[in-house]
Amino acid sequence: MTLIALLPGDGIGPEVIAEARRVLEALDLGLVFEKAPVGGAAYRAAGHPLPPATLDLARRAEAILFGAVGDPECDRLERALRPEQAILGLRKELGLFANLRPARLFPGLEDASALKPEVAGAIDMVIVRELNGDVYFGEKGMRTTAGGLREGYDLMSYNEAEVRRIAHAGFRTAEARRGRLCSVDKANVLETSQLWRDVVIEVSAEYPDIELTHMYVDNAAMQLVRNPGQFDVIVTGNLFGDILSDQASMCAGSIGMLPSAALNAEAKGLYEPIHGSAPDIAGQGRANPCATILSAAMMLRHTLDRAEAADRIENAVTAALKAGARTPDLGGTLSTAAMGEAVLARL
Ligand code: GGG
Repeated sequence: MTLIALLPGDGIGPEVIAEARRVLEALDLGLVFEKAPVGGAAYRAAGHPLPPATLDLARRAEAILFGAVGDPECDRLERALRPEQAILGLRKELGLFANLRPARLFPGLEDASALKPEVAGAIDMVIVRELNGDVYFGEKGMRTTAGGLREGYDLMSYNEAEVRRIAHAGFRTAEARRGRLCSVDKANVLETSQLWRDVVIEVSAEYPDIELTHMYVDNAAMQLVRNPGQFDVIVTGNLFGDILSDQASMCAGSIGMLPSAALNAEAKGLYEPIHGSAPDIAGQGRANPCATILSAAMMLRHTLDRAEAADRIENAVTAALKAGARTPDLGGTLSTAAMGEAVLARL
């Protein structure tokens, strides 16, 4: 028995998770699903975005399939109770430090990309985002300056061990692909980035066959639009990776297309679409389930060692898109369920 924790979360999370579950069930892989609330849904049900029972399920399960968290009705809650704390808490509690975010343009989606077709067609990269450090987890707070002004602060910090392990994840990802790693930082301004760059260079000695380059994050944002084909693997920090992968998603057609894996040292993983809860379209059946379905494929490949089943899912998504299946974010009219069916029909 292979236990999968299903954590649908908020907004469109439950809708997209339902489609990914249907696809996994159709493959008849002997997976057993157990569901638990997370995010705003969990706050409402149990008074906390990551209740002990949800964390316990996440620990017991072999892999976690996560939808999205975020709920405007929770905006005024103290930070510790906000829905987003659930995903940050899971990443920290389970040591999920390496976030793999593949961004590629599926054939036929050139018209949906924010880029010119000839530029968009070249997008095929993995952004390796660090997940356990940076401003997300540094000391933070609100204080009053001597002049009586309110001042918020979030400490950006990385220690060398944190940088070393994500650098290794970046190099290994590049080894399995086209052998090029671009480390993105802001070393001309930030101390954390200077350390980042030094450590990445140290680690590179163990990967003589990988071509390593460095890029400032502002330049990387520009290059992603100008010439995305130059990137194979990008390794970067938590905040820069969050922003660059959303940008990359629109180059690849839609944020509804990008899956992700968050892995720890034992390759246990949490799999989720990179998009959030999209409260503006929640409950309308308009969400694109492809990112979550592709996240399920990543789960099969990276944690459950079922590469063949993962290939079947990815091929089915490719075939559905090729046949013209499109949700509204891609310029089409299919509902979330109909898009799921288009994939199911091609498994
Ligand atoms: N499925 C992604 C999701 O729910 N994102 C909401 C969020 O708050 N994410 C924080 C982050 O990725 O750093």
